[in-house]
Amino acid sequence: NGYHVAVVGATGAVGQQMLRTLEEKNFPVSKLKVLSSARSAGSKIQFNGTEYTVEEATPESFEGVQIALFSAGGSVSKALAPEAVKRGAIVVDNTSAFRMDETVPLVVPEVNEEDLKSHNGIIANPNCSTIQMVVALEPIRQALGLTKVVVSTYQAVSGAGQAAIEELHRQTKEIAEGNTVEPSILPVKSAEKHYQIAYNAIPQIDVFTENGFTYEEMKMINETKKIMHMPELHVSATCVRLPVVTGHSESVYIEVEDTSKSVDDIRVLLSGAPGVTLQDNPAEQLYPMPALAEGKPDVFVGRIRQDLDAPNGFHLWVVSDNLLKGAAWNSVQIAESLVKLKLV
Ligand code: 11C
Repeated sequence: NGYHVAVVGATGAVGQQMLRTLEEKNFPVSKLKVLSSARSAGSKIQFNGTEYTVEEATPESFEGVQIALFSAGGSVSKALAPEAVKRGAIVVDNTSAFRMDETVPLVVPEVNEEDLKSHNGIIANPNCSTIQMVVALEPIRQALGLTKVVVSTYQAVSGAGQAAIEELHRQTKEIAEGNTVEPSILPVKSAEKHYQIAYNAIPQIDVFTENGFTYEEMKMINETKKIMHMPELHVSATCVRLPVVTGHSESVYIEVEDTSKSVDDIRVLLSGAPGVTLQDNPAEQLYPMPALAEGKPDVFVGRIRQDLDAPNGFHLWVVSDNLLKGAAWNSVQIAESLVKLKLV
């Protein structure tokens, strides 16, 4: 007993974490298919002590598959997710291909698990920087109401994939040895110009949209409103890439409806919240950091302060492993919720 599961993009930074997470969470896998582009087909992957050969993903790959976790880029999802659904699979898609499609639920189980019930075969996993923010904000929204969110991110290179991780390591070593570097991946591979990420901060993640915000920033804005069912929520974002391998950090300013609450009230709300670990004690220099969050499934919150001018304004520092809660763990959690809700 268990489910026939396919992982698409199995050799990528997120795909590998999906396989590790399925193992660690003991997800009931009765049969596994590890799929990728033709380029990575043939490589070997270990899962639960068995060696699997990565196969090229084609429409026929999904015959008999019940749950397909996709993380091989938007174009692969657009081409193959409908083919998987046609063959009876439920797709959990970690790309941006279907996120804003009105017929596709965009789900973070701690926030809107119920939305899974309206699925039509495809469920979208939100962008990593959105996921960790909404997990931290939902308990506050439920208790105090939420009117405004202004976020600045400090994002790790693993969000841009394996090649970006390698670029950071290579540049760090080369520059330390006094050599010059030729950046070719960041801020975004398709861009005209590339910049050094080692010893730097790049205020561009993904390409720019017409309004001056980047796609990453617009994802945070639009996805937050959709997940929270709050089209009227004021959200703005500035997304920055740092020379950190794994773990996105976010400085989040919020305004709530209730004007009578204190930092301690926010701490109480977050200390028992699902998926959240509170790390907030300035006297002990306790606050979240990506190096400590790496490898852990939770969203860590600290540095909670009341705004000095707005009685309904609060500042938070939110950190999580972008490959886990931001991607693989949220996808596996969605699969667990589908099982729990008898939707698969
Ligand atoms: C990054 N947030 O850190 C991006 C990666 O839409 O799933 C995730 C892109 C996405 O570069």
